[in-house]
Formats: sequence, C-alpha cells, structure tokens
Amino acid sequence: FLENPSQLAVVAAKYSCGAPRSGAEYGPDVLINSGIFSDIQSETDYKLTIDHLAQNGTFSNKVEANDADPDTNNMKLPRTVSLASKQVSECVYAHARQGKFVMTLGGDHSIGMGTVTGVARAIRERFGGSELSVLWIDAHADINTPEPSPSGRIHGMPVAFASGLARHGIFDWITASHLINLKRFVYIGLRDVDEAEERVIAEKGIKAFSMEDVRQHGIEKVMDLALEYLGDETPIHVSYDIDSLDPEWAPSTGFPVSPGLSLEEGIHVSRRLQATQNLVAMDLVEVNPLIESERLETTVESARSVIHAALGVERI
Ligand code: NNH
Ligand code: MN
Ligand code: MN
Ligand code: MN
Repeated sequence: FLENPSQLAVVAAKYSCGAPRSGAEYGPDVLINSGIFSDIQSETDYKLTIDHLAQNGTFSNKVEANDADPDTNNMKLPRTVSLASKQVSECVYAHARQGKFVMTLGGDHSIGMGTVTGVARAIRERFGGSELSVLWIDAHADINTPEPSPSGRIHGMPVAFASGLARHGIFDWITASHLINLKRFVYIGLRDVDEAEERVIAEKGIKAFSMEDVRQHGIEKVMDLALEYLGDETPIHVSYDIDSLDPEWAPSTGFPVSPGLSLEEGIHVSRRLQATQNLVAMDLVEVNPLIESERLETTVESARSVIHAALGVERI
C-alpha cells in the first residue's frame, strides 16, 4: 500500500497538552537524539525526513486550564489539544497521501487522533474510499467520551474522537473523510479500562485482546487472531503506546500499569506487523523523560527496539 516504501516521514509531535503531567513533549527529541534514525539511515535504504511540531512553535505546553482554554464538557485544554492534533493530522496526511511510511513520535496519546485521522483520510483518497485498519497497542483503551471520562484528559479519548463516537465543535476539523471504522480496529495489551470504556467496547463489539488474553493464549496466537480479523488486503496503522510494555521495560511513562507486555512480546507484535507488508504508519507515544529519569535509557531502548522491528531493521 506504499508508493514510496523507502521514504520514511518522521513526525515529532512534541505535545503533552492531552496528559495530566508534562514531559511527554520531550519524548520525540530523546528518541531522535538516541541516534535511532541515523542508524536506520546508515543501515538501510530508507530516505528520511523529520518534521518537528510543537505548541506555538515552542516546547512549552500549558498543562493547566487558562482563560483562553477553559474546561469544556469535562475536557481539559480542549482547544489546545484540538489545534495540536489538527497540526499532526495535516502533517501526517500530507506524507501519507504521497504513499510514504509515516512514523509519528509522541507526545501524549491525544496526538493519536491526529495520526489515525490523517492516515485514514489519505488511504480513502488513494484507494477509492478504502478504510484503514488500526491496531491500538496500549494498557488503556483511550476511548473515553468527554462526559464519563474520569480525568477529563484527552489522551484518554483519541479513539472516541477519531471514530466519531465523540464529537464536539472544538474538534470540528474532524470530518467524515478522517474517521476510522471501529470494525477495522483491534486492541492489544489492555489492562486498565474505565467502566464506560468497557461498555462501549462491548456495545460496539470492538476486537480487544487484554493482557489476560496474551497470558492465556500467548502473543503469537493473539497476533494470528488480530491479523486474521483484519484480513490480508488492508493497510494497517499501529498506534503504539509505550505503556503497553511492562513497567520493567518502559518505566518512563505517565501511566505505567503492571503486568504488561514483555519487551520480547512487544517486539513480536512489531515483527508480525512488518511481516504483513501492509503496515503504512506507526505512532510511538507516551515516552516521558521526566518520569523515572534514571531508567529513561531502558525505556528508550525498548522504544527503539519496537520501532526497529516494525521497520524490519533488526538490531544487532
Ligand atoms: N483511562 C484514563 C483516562 O481516561 C487513563 C488514560 N491514560 C493513558 N492512556 N495513558 O493511554 O484518563
Ligand atoms: Mn494510550
Ligand atoms: Mn496507555
Ligand atoms: Mn516471537
């Protein structure tokens, strides 16, 4: 599904306005500065570009409500998050429209509403209305609608907005052409799901593999089932929240929840996606260098490994 499979568009989405704590805005630079992309460039044929996106062109994120962006419908910083996601969506769309692989680095997971909507729109245009498939690898379901959300933080809502389940005038840049179909959507790694989210997942019949499922059947079987469910003939976007991994492997993140995927399981997910040859985009989000800073290197190493495996660049 890629016209330019050797073109890798990296989008550094330096935002934390969707999360309760700041720090995730530094995630992209920490990953980039680890040398991951220079390694990829020297070891492979990938031609790489990097776009840096940040609030008001700076690294600063206003994580508290202010006069310009008061709480609305229980949402914290909705205007700020909407603008950030819109920027991400437009940037990702422009690359995906040209048939490039788009790798977005977060940032908190609210940017996921930008990435999947940008890619979904590009796929519709490039393939006569075809729909994108999405794998959401996360400890959390991120499908809260604003009212029942326990936190009001929009990083817990991107799936709701990207699928049209949640709507609000503040997010009116999300049009029909951007929406993802929850019938072409699979969760892996869930273990901290809010009550209202449980209900939505059951009501909509969303395919979900919890951490319990992974323990019971093994990650290989879970990936078999996930990929079988989506079918062979579909472009796939993976939105990878680093908190899907066990805190042992990814301590530097806002919402670590034990027990999670081992690094090996996380890499297996990426490898299997790479092997489909249908992967068109990936997000790697919620790396927060301000949390468990003394173990940041472990978190970054894990992120690098899952990114490498998804791109088919196995590490020596
Ligand atoms: N479900 C919670 C909420 O809506 C937590 C979401 N936090 C995440 N999601 N890290 O990936 O606020
Ligand atoms: Mn998430
Ligand atoms: Mn999460
Ligand atoms: Mn394996």
